[in-house]
Amino acid sequence: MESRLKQIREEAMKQIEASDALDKLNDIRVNYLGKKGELTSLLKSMKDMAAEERPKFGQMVNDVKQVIEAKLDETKAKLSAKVREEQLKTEVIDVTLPAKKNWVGHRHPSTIALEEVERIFVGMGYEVVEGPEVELDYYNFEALNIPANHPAKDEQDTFYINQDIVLRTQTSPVQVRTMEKGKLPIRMIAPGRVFRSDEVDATHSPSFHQIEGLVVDKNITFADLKGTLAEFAKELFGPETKVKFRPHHFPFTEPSAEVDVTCFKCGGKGCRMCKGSGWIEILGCGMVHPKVLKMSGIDPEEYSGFAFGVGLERIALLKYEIDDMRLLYENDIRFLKQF
Ligand code: 2NM
Repeated sequence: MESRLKQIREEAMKQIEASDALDKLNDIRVNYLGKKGELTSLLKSMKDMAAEERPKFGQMVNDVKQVIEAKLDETKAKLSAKVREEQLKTEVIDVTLPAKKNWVGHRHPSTIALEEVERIFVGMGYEVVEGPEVELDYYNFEALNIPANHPAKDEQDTFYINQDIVLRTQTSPVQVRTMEKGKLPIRMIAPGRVFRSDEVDATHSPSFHQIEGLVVDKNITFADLKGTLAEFAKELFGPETKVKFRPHHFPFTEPSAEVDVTCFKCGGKGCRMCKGSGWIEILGCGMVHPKVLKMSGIDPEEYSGFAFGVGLERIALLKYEIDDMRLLYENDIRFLKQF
């Protein structure tokens, strides 16, 4: 037994000294010290020994175990240091290289403006409703009291698919479709893409976006329209903002108005932003024409309503002080990065 122990010890030492890798070292540890290892089986075989010999032999086994363990630990430390040294030699890190930047995208300025407008009206209890971009002539013109001979119907302004189908020139057809459904009262905004046969320049594009609003209920008056848009302007441009209603004409509203807000840049004194006037035009509005209500099956004797329309790009251009609408469509990353 004793000579076997000595043999194990010498074998283990030789193997440890010869091992040149950490995983080999671990195999040796398992072979000698593991549950099924040689030393463990020697300890187990002690039950066949005379009782008085056991303590002494047990002590000897433990001594050998400790010697092997110490040698294993020492060799492991040496090998680890060698591996690390090798790594430092081969893995060259150039600390002067620029860091890898994590580019995070964000919403387009038009989308930011859209969500801002939606947030304001949803906060006042409005529903956001969408509808088709390819629309029947009836919903785009006739139902809005735009007669066949109206200049807006001219082919110069409207993209015609055929005689009865157009690319919508406004989002009011969505309002008409909603009124036709007959569920009253209505408090809605209709945001979306619209099309007009315009040449591209700093303020025009053949495809842009509108947000139109509609409220229909009993006893809706022009005062409700004024209060609503005054509140909207304050939310969008700041609490000091004032609104001005200038008489205007739309076929679908009577009376109609264009709305100016006090310039948020100079507060109304006059600057480059407002071209010296102190006012900036932002939207059109009016009381829904009785004929429009009637055509959609709403009794104008019982119900009244107001409507308004704003250009989304115009809001984005104003809010972010962008002087050319084309920048919103070109998607040049150097431009978009700034918002
Ligand atoms: C505007 C200006 C004034 C408008 C009218 C309607 C409807 F469907 F109720 F008749 N929707 N939107 C409207 C009224 C739109 O945009 C400048």
